[in-house]
Amino acid sequence: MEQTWRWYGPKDTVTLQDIKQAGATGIVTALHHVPNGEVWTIEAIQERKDTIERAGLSWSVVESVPVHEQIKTRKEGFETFIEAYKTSIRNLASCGIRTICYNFMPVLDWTRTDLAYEIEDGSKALRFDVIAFAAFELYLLKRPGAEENYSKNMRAKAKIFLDSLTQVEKLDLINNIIAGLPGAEEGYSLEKFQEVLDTYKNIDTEKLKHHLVLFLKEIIPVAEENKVLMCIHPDDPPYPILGLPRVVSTETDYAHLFQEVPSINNGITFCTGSLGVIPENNLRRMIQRFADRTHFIHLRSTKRDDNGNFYEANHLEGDVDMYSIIKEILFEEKRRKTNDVANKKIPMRPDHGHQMLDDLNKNTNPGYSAIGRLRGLAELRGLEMGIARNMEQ
Ligand code: DNO
Repeated sequence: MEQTWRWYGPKDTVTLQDIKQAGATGIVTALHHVPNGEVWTIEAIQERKDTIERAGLSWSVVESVPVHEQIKTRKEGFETFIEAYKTSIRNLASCGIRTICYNFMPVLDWTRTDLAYEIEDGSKALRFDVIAFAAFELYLLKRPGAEENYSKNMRAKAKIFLDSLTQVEKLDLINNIIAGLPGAEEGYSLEKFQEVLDTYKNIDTEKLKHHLVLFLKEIIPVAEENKVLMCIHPDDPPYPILGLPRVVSTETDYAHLFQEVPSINNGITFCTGSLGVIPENNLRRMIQRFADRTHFIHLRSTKRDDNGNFYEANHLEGDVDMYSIIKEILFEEKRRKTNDVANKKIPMRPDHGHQMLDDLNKNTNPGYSAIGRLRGLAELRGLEMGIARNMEQ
């Protein structure tokens, strides 16, 4: 695997020099300053690329070129946004950047309720709590129709939880959910948020799925022409929230996308942490089945419970069987080598990390601490080497 690291650009408190010391060689980044929907110009891309290369690293993957809400809802102006998207793909390719991650989650990118969940060793992790989320949508957002999504028992639990919060904790909960976690290109106020949710009133799962396929039919030919690998990131969490449809959460969802748009350029960001939250997702089978379309990998583990809550565990703990995942990836890399297929090394990044040691006293992007990810990368790298050496025998 190519060892990469997500960097949020010049303002990231984790510097390119830090990343080099962590041992990664590739950078995963985006032009976060470009407003969602605008074209990424060749000049802006080249400038960022030069900065990365001056530090002795390479820009391996774009994460993400965001998909504008108008494209997902196919509302006014969506054609223009699709054209802009195609231009950004072409511009990235002309600068030699050919792996692009994106997602098709309605309204919110990834979502957590708690950004400082303390685990036994004193480090802090990100967590999604179903009751906290219910309290948010039932009693803080007051989303019309939200009651229907919860049993009486759940509603009562959510109320008790809400009443246990101080004013500051309530604001934190709201912000954690709607202000935009790092990498999410949109953040909302409470009023604006309901307005945006309303744009999905007549969009159910089938319709959103169709919109995604229509989008792919437009952009994948451009990706093909420019030798660009598009990698769709799964929904996080991979189940419906806020009454919104979800279309990239399961093996069946992915299979449908590839049946509709079979090009190999229509690929996956295989995110073990997101996919691992659904017990029915058999990650090993999924990676076997979609290995040739796995163009980018996020390695992270989650620990779930029976109620749908989960927190981000240490990389080699939790519910994800990292050993079998890495083994499958190495099989795929071997296949690519034997058949002389392009992209022999698949870029992976240690996804998220705990806030630990000195990170605890620093202001870090939630999930993107230096030391927590450094630990993750070190562990994953060791595991990879162990498996690879064993496969040689
Ligand atoms: C969180 C990430 C997401 C992901 C995007 C992909 O850490 O996994 O922000 O990058 O959803 O487009």
